[in-house]
Amino acid sequence: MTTARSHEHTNIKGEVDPRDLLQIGRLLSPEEVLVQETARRFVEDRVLPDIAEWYEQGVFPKELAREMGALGLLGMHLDGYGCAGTSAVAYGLACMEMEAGDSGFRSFVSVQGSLAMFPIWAYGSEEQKGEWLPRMAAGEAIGCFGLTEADSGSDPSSMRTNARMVNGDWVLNGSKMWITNGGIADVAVVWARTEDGVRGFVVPTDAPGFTTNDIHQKSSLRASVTSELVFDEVRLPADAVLPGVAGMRGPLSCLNEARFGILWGVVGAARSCYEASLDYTKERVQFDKPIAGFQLTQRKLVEMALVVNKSYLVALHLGRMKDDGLITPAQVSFGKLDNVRNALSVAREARSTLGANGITLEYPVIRHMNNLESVFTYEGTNEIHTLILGQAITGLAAFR
Ligand code: TGC
Ligand code: FAD
Repeated sequence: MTTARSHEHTNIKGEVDPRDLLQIGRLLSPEEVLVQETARRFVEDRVLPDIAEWYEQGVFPKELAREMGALGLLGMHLDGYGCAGTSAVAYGLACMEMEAGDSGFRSFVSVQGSLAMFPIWAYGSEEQKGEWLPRMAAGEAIGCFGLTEADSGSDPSSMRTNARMVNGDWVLNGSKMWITNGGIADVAVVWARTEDGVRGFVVPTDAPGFTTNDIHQKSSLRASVTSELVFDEVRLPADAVLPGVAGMRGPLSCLNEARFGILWGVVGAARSCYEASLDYTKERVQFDKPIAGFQLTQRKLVEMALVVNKSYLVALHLGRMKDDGLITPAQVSFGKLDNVRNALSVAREARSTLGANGITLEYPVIRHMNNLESVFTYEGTNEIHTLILGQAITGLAAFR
């Protein structure tokens, strides 16, 4: 009886789709599938044909911002002010497809939507929202997020950038380092020390005294602009401060949003590496047979497939939790920590299966592998997320 029932419930003749082994797509709504397909088409048509060249030249094609805006990809999980107002899962799926193209594109979408638009949307005045959000959603204005400094990375609360009131204006001094989109931004959300603790400022990048220096000679995230921001007596009106938040909770709450996009995005990068490896190893013949026919290669492919599918399930579960308003920062850390390190291991494994070809930009794998080294570090390093989770499960903080 038990045997008969289990047969009824098992599709014993069914074949698996190696590109969707667990059919996770079945768990998505038609609207979510539509968002995913839209982002995937954009990547196939507008990113993949040129990405190797952009990566090699070290440029981000900022003219594509308006196309991403027209597709509703910028600030897509926010409501109103020209934003698409999608679910968190839909936002995650878009991040996954963007990063299957290149982490630089997912970074662009993360920084614009989760780090620059989100604080204005959540903590800004009506004037700040009206002035910036519609243009940012359309990709007409580009944003960046300045938290990290040269001497304050994992511990941003040690920042030195400061703002003081002088004759009714704010005067901003200091610098920020490693800022994505910095050199191409129209507006920067800058976190600075004030008499009332850390506050966020909405700073137009053409303000006198504001300069940027792009960081060169990167071997990772080359199709993305990373810059230093320098503030030398930058004078801002009193209403440049974000009125809705004070203290480190402001910037750290934005990180929850961006880390959520990352834990989805890296599934896309891992999937791209796995698929490149699968295609290559089925074609590449050594010792008179395709290398995919060797047990050692199959083990690599299977490990990659397991990781891609498990990471996707973690992302989807966390996405549903977020849509239900239940997700906690520690759960976001779970996904950021584990999905990023797993994606990196997939990229390294995939790289080995491509042999010498694996070191060229003709295939996406080494590009993803190098990009993921940045993703491993930014938005909280592997160690910081380990400590956040350590604190969550023990009740004891071990950061200091
Ligand atoms: P701590 O004393 O624990 O907290 C200070 C205040 O903040 C609150 N808080 C949070 N609120 C919301 N979400 C979170 N995740 C929060 N974490 C903490 C906390 O409740 C407290 O509030 P209140 O009201 O009681 O004052 O803070 P700490 O200074 O000990 O720091 C904790 C730690 C180490 C976890 C934090 O500093 C951290 O996450 N460090 C990592 C830094 C980081 O991730 N930087 C990312 C910079 S942006 C970036 O990398 C962009 S990459 C972009 C791209 O291209 O995709
Ligand atoms: P550090 O904090 O100096 O860490 C160095 C090492 O020490 C790491 O392994 C770390 O885990 C370890 N470590 C530190 N503290 C502890 C501890 N308590 N216990 C154990 N180990 C510890 N920042 C922004 O604000 N905006 C951006 O847009 C942005 N974009 C970025 C883009 C790129 C390409 C990169 C690479 C970085 C970007 N960052 C951005 C900065 C990023 O968030 C920081 O690099 C990151 O937070 C780590 O800081 P750090 O590089 O100073 O490393």
